Amino acid sequence: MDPARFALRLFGRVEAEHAFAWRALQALPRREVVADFHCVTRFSTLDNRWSGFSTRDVLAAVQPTLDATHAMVHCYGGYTTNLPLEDLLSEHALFADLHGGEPLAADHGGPLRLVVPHLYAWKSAKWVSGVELLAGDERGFWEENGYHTYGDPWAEQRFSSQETREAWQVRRAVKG
Ligand SMILES: Nc1nc2c(c(=O)[nH]1)N[C@H]1C(S)=C(S)[C@@H](COP(=O)(O)O)O[C@H]1N2
Ligand SMILES: [Mo]
Repeated sequence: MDPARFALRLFGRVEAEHAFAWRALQALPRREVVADFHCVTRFSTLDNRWSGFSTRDVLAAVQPTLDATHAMVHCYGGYTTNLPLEDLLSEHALFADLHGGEPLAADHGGPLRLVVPHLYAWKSAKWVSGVELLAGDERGFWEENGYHTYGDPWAEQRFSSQETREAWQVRRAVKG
């Protein structure tokens, strides 16, 4: 993708939309994160060294409306993935443009991908084009097609079929 045509658009439940051109993004402070990657279907790739821009610094360009609770990440090519705003804004979440010190290869999401180390890798959207803030959870591409809406690898939240069971476990815990 030609950086001259790149834009990262922040829209949805925000007071005023904002779009980062490539150069504006590069003006943000740079952050590094070393993080494992947990794919549902493949072995994890360990010790990835990512460099890019903190999701907090990027999202600071917009004021979410009071009802904003979740985000849908949009990608060039049409892929989408959803996550709670709190998770998108977690300390180690990054919009990465470098991997191992090199510009991120197109195969791996270049020029820019999201890296959310604490969730399954399908949440780490490649070729990111925008973040849409939402007033509630909505399902992205894999989440519509059988994957868990949240995707905690430590709880092995792989499939949407687990969500019903989890909801019942919560109900049982609440009722005692
Ligand atoms: N835009 C986009 N992002 C995506 C995907 C995709 O198909 N399209 N696949 C996801 C899945 S399932 C995984 S495991 C990781 C793979 O990242 P990698 O190709 O850098 O190993 O990207 C995630 N991000
Ligand atoms: Mo994956």
